[in-house]
Order: sequence, then structure tokens, then C-alpha cells
Amino acid sequence: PEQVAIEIKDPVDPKALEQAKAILQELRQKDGETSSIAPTGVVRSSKLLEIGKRFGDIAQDATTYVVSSEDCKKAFEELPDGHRQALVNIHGRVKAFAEAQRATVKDMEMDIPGGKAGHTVSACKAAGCYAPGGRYPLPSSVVMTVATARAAGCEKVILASPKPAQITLAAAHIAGVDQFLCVGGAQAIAAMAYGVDGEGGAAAVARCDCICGPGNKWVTAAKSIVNGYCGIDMLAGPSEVLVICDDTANPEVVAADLIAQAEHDVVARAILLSTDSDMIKNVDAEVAKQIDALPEPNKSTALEALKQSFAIKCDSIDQCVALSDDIAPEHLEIQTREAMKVGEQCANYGGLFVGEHAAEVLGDYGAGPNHTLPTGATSRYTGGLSVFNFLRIRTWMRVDKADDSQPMVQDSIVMARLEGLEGHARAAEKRQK
Ligand code: HSO
Ligand code: ZN
Repeated sequence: PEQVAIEIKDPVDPKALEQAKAILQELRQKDGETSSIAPTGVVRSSKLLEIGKRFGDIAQDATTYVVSSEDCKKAFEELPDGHRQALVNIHGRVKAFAEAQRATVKDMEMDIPGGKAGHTVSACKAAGCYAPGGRYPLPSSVVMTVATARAAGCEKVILASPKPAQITLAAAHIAGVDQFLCVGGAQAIAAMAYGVDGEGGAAAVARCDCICGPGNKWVTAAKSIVNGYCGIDMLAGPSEVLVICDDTANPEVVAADLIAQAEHDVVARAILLSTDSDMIKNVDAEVAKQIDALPEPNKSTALEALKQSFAIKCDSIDQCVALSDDIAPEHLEIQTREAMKVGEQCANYGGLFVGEHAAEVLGDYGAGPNHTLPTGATSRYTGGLSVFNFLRIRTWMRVDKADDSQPMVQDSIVMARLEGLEGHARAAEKRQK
């Protein structure tokens, strides 16, 4: 192909944004107040309970929007052995990976004229994690977000997930959640971003410094509103996979991986780039066969997702790499000869999966790296969720020998006057010897 045009939608849905704004406003408004409220207004407990019920996050007769730690522990203990063990194993690998990442960033210091300067790495105090509930609750996302915030060193980790299933509560327990909010959507993001007042004996929620995790369009819209007031990981759009393969790939495996992505969402996208036209035909036939054998509703979802999915026959692996870099997919699988070499040539991806056995789904379920990854070509400038989302690099400087600091003082005086900032120049002059 000479040129391929791929439509990338804005991750924030305009209608969902308006609805999210209205919910945030309602949650933080005092009784009888109609004007728009200060951006720092805290969420009111009574409103959170009311809106949680309105959107079906919690039962109509519920008296609280929190699940106790005891209930999470009980859910974990009552899981069938095999399920509990899988959770323990997945958590162990994700935690180990995140801790290894944390160990790669260190404090540093260096000489400056007359003193020292450096940085210290420190976690933000409170993290807010979101995990989707609903049709496909994602307990694996609970582990991915919470274990990572914990490994970063956050003191407090809050999780929000609506209508939590037993496995979600169990995942919260093993990952180490301090407070579980069983609300979803924009109301969950508002509760974590602004904090909840706890009026009338209701559960108070601390305001979080950084909010992360995948969610529906209202979650993403609300994250876009609170972004800046607190940190957010990313504005996630529909999930994508791109597979680069040559004639050595196994079409059954490639098809299975494309379908695994497609079943996530009707707007998910599965892309195949291959140097071999027979491979494309064979994968196509396999996709049809394997989708037909999927249970509902996964089958209909995957079929719908295939409408915006496609395959391209490329002239060379280099062309596959160039196209893939333009698309900058969330997940990139390489199933070719010398797959590692091909992977090393690729620049833009959220997560890279090298070789036939490095299935994307193994990444979903805790090979180690995080599965919360940048979508919609945003991997051109960012990576997936990691301990770094929760860390701050704080800088400092110290002057011990004023005499030796004089070159710096002199430069500051000159520069301040060039910028027209006389007050700055005089503050520097106070340090002149
Ligand atoms: N592939 C999804 C993550 C996930 N898959 C969770 C299954 N559960 C987005 O990276
Ligand atoms: Zn997945």
C-alpha cells in the first residue's frame, strides 16, 4: 500500500463529557445551590449514595457505597482453590515486575557552584484506581492498578468498581486496597478526585493525588475533567491489537489473538499486517471458523468489532514495521522469523509481544508488565501504567559555600535584567559577595 488512512476517534465522547460534567456538578452542590461550584468542592456522601443508586451501581436499599475490608477478605477466602491460586500467582508476577521498575529509579545528587543539587523520588500519597464492573468485570485490572500503586509506595490506595463480583472483591484483598467504593462511572472518578465528605456518619473518602485504570466513556470523560486537579494515567479509548506476521506464523494462533482482542468491545480493533497473502487468507478463514464457535455475547461483540478491523498485505517486513509505527497500536504482536529483531525495529506500541508463544492474553493476565496501555496512537508519546505514574521526581538545591556560588549569582543578575525582572535581579544581588 502507498497510504493507509485510519480513523482515530477522540477518546473523550462529547455527549458523555456533558453528562459527566452534570454528574460532577450535582455531586458537589450544596442543597438549594444552583450556581456552579468551586472546583475544589468535595463530593457529598448523600449525593454519592443517591447517584450510585440512580445508575444501578448499588442496590436501592443500600445504606453505604463502601465494601468493608472484611468482606473483601471473606470473598478471597471463599474462592475455589484454583481461582484463588490464579489470583495469587498473577498478583505475585505483577507486583514483582512493578517493584523491579521502582528499583530502576533512584535519588541522585551532583555538584553545582558552591553546593549540591539533586532529585528525590517519592510516591504520591493517595492513589485512586478504577476497574470496570458490568458485563465483563475485570478483576485483573484491579490487580494491575492496585499492585502498581502499592509497589510505587502510595500510602493509601482506593479502588472504585461498581456492582463488584466476588472475584473483584477477592482481587482487591490480595492487591491491598485500603478502601473499596462500589460505585462506577463519572461518580466514582469524582469521589476519588475530590474526596467525599462523610457527612452524617457516612464513609469519608480521601481525595486522591493520582487516578488510574480503564473504564467506560463516562469514566474517561470524568478523568478528562479532573485531569490537572489530580493526575490521571491516560484517556483510554477502545482496545487494539496489531499482529505482524510472515509465512512462518501459525494462522490458528494469529486468528485466536485477533479474536481475543475483538471480543473486548464492539469498537475494539484487530489489525493484521503480513508479507504473505496466503497467510492473510488462512487467518481470515480461521477467524470466521473460530468466531463462529465463540459463545454469545462474545461472538456478536467480536463480529461487530471486525467491522473496523482489517488486514494489509505488505511488500516487506520493513513496510509492516513502518505501517505499525504509524498506527502505534496498544498491543503489538510479532510472529515472524527473527521476531526479536523485528520488534526492536518498532518504535510505537503500548506493549510488545514477541514470538508465537508470547500471547497478548498472557500480558492481560499478569505475565508481569501492566495491561493498562495507551490506545488510539497515543503510544507515540506515552507508555502504559507503571509505578512512574505514581512517582514524583522532586528536585532540590543547596549552597554551602557562598563564595563559590558567585558565578551563578552573577548569571542570575544579568538574566533577570534581560527579562525585565528587576525584583529578581535584586534578590540575586542580596547573595552577592
Ligand atoms: N486487553 C485488555 C486488558 C484485559 N483483557 C483485561 C482481559 N482482561 C486491555 O489491555
Ligand atoms: Zn484483553
